[in-house]
Amino acid sequence: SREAIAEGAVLLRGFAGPFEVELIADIGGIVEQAPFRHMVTPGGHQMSVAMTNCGSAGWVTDRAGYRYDGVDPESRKPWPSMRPSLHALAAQAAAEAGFAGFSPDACLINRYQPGARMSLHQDKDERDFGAPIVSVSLGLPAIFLFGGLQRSDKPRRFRLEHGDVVVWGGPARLAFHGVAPLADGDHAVLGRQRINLTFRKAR
Ligand code: MD3
Ligand code: FE
Repeated sequence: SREAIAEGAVLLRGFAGPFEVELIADIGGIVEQAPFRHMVTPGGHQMSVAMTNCGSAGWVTDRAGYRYDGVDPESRKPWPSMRPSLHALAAQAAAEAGFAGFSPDACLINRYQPGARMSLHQDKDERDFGAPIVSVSLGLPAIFLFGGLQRSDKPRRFRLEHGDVVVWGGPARLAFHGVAPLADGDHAVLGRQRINLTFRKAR
């Protein structure tokens, strides 16, 4: 199903279902080469969400700031490549939402364990805000907070479940957003965690 949740934001419930087995295998291979880690913000706070990346650019944060880097700062090796199956999922979802030709070079993989959260923020580290961001939710459900262009705009809440894909483009691209603390649970496939992939055109 295709549901417009705001101008430029399209929720494709269950879109990743047919890709599930391959997605989970791909994530397993990435995490072997580039394990999940809790990065530190420029303000010195360790994030409750654990992260890794695949693709030619990976999102990183440390005391020096937020940025994209071609190498994993832990191993000093390039991030694992973005498998064609992952690229295809993101491109197909974007096309479904009206963004034909989307070709992501970065995939940030976020792991939420019970209690992990992401406070309201904007995604502004990418070069071209004309490209959308495609997000894929797997595992435990989460309450996603979708605000406006000002931090003070009251966020709307959406429950994102295993297999849901959202395409964030147009005026939604720079909206404030976050994730409420993950409620505990036991997902049939992924257990006590939620994994979210965000595909971006970083460079
Ligand atoms: C709306 N991740 O990694 S994905 C992030 O569930 C991030 O892990 C959340 O926010 C997560 O930066 C949310 C959905 C999402 C991603 C990017 C957006 C929503 C967005 C950019 C603009 C507006
Ligand atoms: Fe974000």
